[in-house]
Amino acid sequence: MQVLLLLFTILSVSSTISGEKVKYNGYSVLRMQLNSTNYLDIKSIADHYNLDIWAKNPVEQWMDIMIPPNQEILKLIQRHTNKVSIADVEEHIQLIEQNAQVLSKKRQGFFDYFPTFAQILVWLDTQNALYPTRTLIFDVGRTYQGTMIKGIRISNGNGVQKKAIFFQAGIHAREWITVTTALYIIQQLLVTSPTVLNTFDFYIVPVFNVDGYIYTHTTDRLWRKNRQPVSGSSCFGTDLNRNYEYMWGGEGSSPNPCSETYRGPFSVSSPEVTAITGYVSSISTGVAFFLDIHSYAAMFMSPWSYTYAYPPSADFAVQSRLMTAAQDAIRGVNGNVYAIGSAANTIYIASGGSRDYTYGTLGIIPSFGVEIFGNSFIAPESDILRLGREIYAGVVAVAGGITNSN
Ligand code: 0X9
Ligand code: ZN
Repeated sequence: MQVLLLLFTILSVSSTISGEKVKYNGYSVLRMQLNSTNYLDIKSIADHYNLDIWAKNPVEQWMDIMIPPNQEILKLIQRHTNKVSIADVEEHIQLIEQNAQVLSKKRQGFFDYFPTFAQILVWLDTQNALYPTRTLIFDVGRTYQGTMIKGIRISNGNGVQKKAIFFQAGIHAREWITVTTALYIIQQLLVTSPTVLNTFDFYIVPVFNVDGYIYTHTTDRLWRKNRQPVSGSSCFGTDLNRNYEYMWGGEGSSPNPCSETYRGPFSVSSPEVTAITGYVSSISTGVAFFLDIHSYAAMFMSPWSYTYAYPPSADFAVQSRLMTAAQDAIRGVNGNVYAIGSAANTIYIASGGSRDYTYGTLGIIPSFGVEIFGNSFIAPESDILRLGREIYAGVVAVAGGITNSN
């Protein structure tokens, strides 16, 4: 078995060395049906074979796991009720890419396709040129590979600096729909100038994990972590959403550098988390609302992530009211119903995540994470606008809810 797993690793690594894309032929995604007794067994199979858990929804009682072409794993996992969500991951990636190529001839606007990092930088500069008094492009800091992480500050342009609302997307490289959603939010704030801009300035970092995002375009569509090497291991990358300082190293984060949830050798070991925590914590007006944008599974979640325990009831009451506002507004757009609640109780335990830091260390009560609706990390281009619209409605509702309570 170890030999087989080693072979998979070598195959993936060798294809990256030769400059080709990593292929997922024969990999499938199974939607496991969860019940009160089978979760631990499924989880132990996933942990033992270091399987990539794509998403989990305890409310709807399912968990999506990517299964490599390995009879031993398949046999073990098939003992549990499941349905095939993606029969062949490579075909799934190819199909969406082919559709994208066909559609590319008919593309009319920026939100018709998933842009590269270079295209995003050009687009941000264009917004800055179009709205010079209302936007400011800011530097968050450099990634492991030395690229600058960029953000844009959007205001109503009256020259008065306001309390900040801070959104980050693309912490997980493969979650492309989060990046387009952040870009859509930027565009809508500029075009529609909602009244919340009289109270807040928005700071939006559309691609936080830049190195990983570039790598998903060039080499491996399913890459999640950053691209930092790990001393003593042939595996790369730290899961940035396990690398934050608050309760770093706890349950739901892995010490194994080859795991998708590798937490890094020590807390805030990645240049990316160092940069963003430095930036967020130094915003002089303070942050009124923090959101980390993920995909997929349709959830809007508050702290805590590291424990099933809930925040103090006064805080959780505020968080719950705002999550309900988000849920209602999101449902109003496409009818999608997002599950709400504390992250550990809504998705799973995960330590060293972004919103536990912004709430636990920085004291920002409206600290949330959203998992955008969907069935795969490889969302079709036709989802970009639909899902962008629902998340935009959700965040404006939350911001409005904060204004009203002041
Ligand atoms: O595992 C994660 O980091 C998130 N799910 S994802 O499928 N997008 O990877 C959920 C994280 C919940 N907790 C924190 N944000 N801390
Ligand atoms: Zn994610």
